[in-house]
Amino acid sequence: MNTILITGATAGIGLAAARRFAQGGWRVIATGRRGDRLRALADELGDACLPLEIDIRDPESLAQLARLDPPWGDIDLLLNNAGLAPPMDDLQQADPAALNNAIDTNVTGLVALTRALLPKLIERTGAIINLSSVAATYPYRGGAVYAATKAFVRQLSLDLRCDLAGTGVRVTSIEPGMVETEFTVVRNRGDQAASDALYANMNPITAEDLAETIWWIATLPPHLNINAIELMPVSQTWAGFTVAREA
Ligand code: 8X3
Repeated sequence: MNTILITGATAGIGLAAARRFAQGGWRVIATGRRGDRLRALADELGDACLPLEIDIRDPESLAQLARLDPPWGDIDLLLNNAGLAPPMDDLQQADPAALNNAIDTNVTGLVALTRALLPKLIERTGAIINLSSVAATYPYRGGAVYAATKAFVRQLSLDLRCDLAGTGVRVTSIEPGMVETEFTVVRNRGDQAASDALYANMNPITAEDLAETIWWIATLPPHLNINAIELMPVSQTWAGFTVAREA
């Protein structure tokens, strides 16, 4: 039996992945900051789920994860899903605390957790799947710090493959476009109506779509590594260039 550790398993892609992997017969270590949601997930998934209320920015939490005893400690797949976007303000107006929160979670926490679990993943010939974004590649207004964190995640994933050469450990960067989850509610300072308006009449990617993609990557033959995979809803494409004209 395989074991996956999922960060941010309380909602969205992390929650859908927890359900998909449990359904596929895996043990699921579901981590997140909201204990009530983790308990509800554990009730739903039963013995297949170990809920752990942790903040990946806290070193003691990471040490606790690295010390887990078998069978839960036998982690085969780390799904670095936890992440958030600050509100879409231009950098010159953005709240520094919101920016730091995104950097701490998307970059610093992800690196620290990955670093803490690598010995285990090497021992198990495991895999790492990191949630990046199309924002890593395509700029858009108000996304600078978020996009930079996701470019970091993409590059970290590619470079990590070099450090892991010969270990058999696989690393993938998943780079989705518009996925309808709580992500956008958070990005819009809790405004559900703003999130609904963004996804209205455009068939966004669902959390379940991505969970299925993650499952596919995780269950490929062990000699195959998906380095990076970019997905968009068919209805999302790129904007044209912006030109600032003189009055
Ligand atoms: C966010 C991608 O396209 O919703 O990661 O801005 S998009």
